[in-house]
Amino acid sequence: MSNYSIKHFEEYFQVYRKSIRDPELFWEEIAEEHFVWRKRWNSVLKWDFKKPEIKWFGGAQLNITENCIDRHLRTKGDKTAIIFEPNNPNEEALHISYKELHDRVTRMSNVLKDKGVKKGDRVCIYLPMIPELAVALLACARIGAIHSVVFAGFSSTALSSRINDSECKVIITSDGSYRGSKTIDLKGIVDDALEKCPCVETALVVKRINSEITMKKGRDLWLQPLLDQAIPHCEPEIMEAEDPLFILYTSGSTGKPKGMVHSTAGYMIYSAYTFKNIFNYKDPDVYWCTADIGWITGHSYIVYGPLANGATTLMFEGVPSYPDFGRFWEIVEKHKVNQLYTAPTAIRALAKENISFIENHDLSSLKVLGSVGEPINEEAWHWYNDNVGKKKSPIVDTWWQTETGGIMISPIPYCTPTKPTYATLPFPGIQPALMDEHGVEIKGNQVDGRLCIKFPWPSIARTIWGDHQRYKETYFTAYKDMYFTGDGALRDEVGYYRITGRVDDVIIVSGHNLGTAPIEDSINEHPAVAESAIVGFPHDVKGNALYGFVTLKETGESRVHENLRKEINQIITEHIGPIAKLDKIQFVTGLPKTRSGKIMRRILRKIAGNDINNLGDTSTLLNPEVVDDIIKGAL
Ligand code: 6R9
Repeated sequence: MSNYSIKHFEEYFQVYRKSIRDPELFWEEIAEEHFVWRKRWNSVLKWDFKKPEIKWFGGAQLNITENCIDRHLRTKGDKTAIIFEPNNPNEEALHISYKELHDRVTRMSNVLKDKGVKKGDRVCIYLPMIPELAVALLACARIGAIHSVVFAGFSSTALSSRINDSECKVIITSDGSYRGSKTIDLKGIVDDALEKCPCVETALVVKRINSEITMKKGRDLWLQPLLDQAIPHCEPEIMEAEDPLFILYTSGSTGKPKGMVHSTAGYMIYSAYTFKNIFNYKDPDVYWCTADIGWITGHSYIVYGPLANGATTLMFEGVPSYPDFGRFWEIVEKHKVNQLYTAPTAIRALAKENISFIENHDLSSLKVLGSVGEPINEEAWHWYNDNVGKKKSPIVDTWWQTETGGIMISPIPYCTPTKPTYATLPFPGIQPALMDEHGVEIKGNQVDGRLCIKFPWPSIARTIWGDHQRYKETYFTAYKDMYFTGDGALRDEVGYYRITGRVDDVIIVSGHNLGTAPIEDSINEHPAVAESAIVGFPHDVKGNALYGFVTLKETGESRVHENLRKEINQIITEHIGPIAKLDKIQFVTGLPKTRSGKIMRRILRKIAGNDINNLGDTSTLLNPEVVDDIIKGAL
């Protein structure tokens, strides 16, 4: 039996049981058989959730880029590591082999070294989805610098606060970026941000859109000439297993973003192992994750996980709607994509469009479909399954977080029977627990509660940069000796998990706990509804009542809103019961979303509660303009 590649359902249970019975032996065998080390570990795991302190493979030494690049050179040097599909479909796609990747990464490593970057220094990366982005992460890892990628859609204020929080010495950016038919002045944003960042000594600038930009003397340098002069050889820095690999910021429920710190060895092992199994990757498959590398999904499942497995990973620079809504399907056909990993928000956006966009393309290469980022509603699940997977590609609904580093609960394709809206079963090594409001574990099936994890897994974030106390308070104090995820979940009669949403999205109406996700699910089944978000607002009798913000499909048909309201409540009554009926339904042009596509319920909650003077920072939203429209409609 190979623990590394799980082939059938019975084997999953065997591997899972082994991973719980003897976690140290389990992870040790995987570490030994599938990775290259410079020095072996002294102990597999040391942990204490009270402090909290977690150490995997203490004493071991390695470099993650040897695992992601060098070790593949002998057998797979000419294999494509990265396919780059540009924003403009008429620009040629690039196929970067493992040999070429080695060349690019070592050159960039030498440029960074030349600018004085040393082991442990922080480097901010603010780049669009171009090859230099993946190369920059790997170059930092090669020389032991800690990368901090900031999604290149964040504002200058968001960028400067992240740069300052971790005191980055160098920033790697570009003159600009393409986004569909538009260009974005990234360098202008960086210039604004750096006004407030005295720690940054050097800005390395990639030329992408050939725009006129200003280069500040003594600080800004074009990257390409430096890469051309650099030598394509760089000895990897020898890293300790627990040395930080990167910082990635994630927003907290309040206050400033949390810089989650990930380790080297544990993160590598877990991202690689989950990638192999959850995407059923086999040579020479072409795998495509549509996320941006600015998010954890891109770190773990565009860069590190796939490359550690010697896979071919596709990077797409553009957006699903350019030049038209057939772009995703055109890319799948063009590159014969075998695994597609995307988000419910993208699925819903594409499902709104004419089905001919899909029908015009050959999607027969697809074998596995993935979903991540938020609960996938039933209608979107079926649309994805029927139209994209043609009912023959299993959907892996993968639940995890920036903090977990890798996928935690997910089906294993061709192995775990799927169930719409269920992330199904924990991955080997993951021990979930559902907790009640008194901090007591709820055992058995057909129960729901707050989702915690009882035991460490290799890629759990080790701290919040510069604020270990906040790390402890946020994740390890609500429930004794457990990691608290902040999500609610239910466990069905066979033990499958369904994530019901953030715990703060649960609304108590007349004493009944109602998750927003199941209500939104049922509303979204109405043929006229595109998307919806439910929040609670104060109510004299019920404590809370429900407010639904709903966007409609462009069907061309004009319907009376009053009738639609009745029909929506009828559907909710049918699916959940009259208790979940909405007191107010507002039809809106769009829902406020974070850059990663999550609905910002915090803002909707304030609007619903008529607390509009206190909306907080809306500048990092993907679509700040919809907030005003919604407020106008609310009054
Ligand atoms: C990977 C990522 C984490 C939060 C998480 C949960 C939600 C992610 C989900 C899901 C239901 C899924 N979430 N995947 N909810 N089903 N398959 O998205 O990380 O950006 O840190 O968000 O996203 O609420 O707690 P991150």
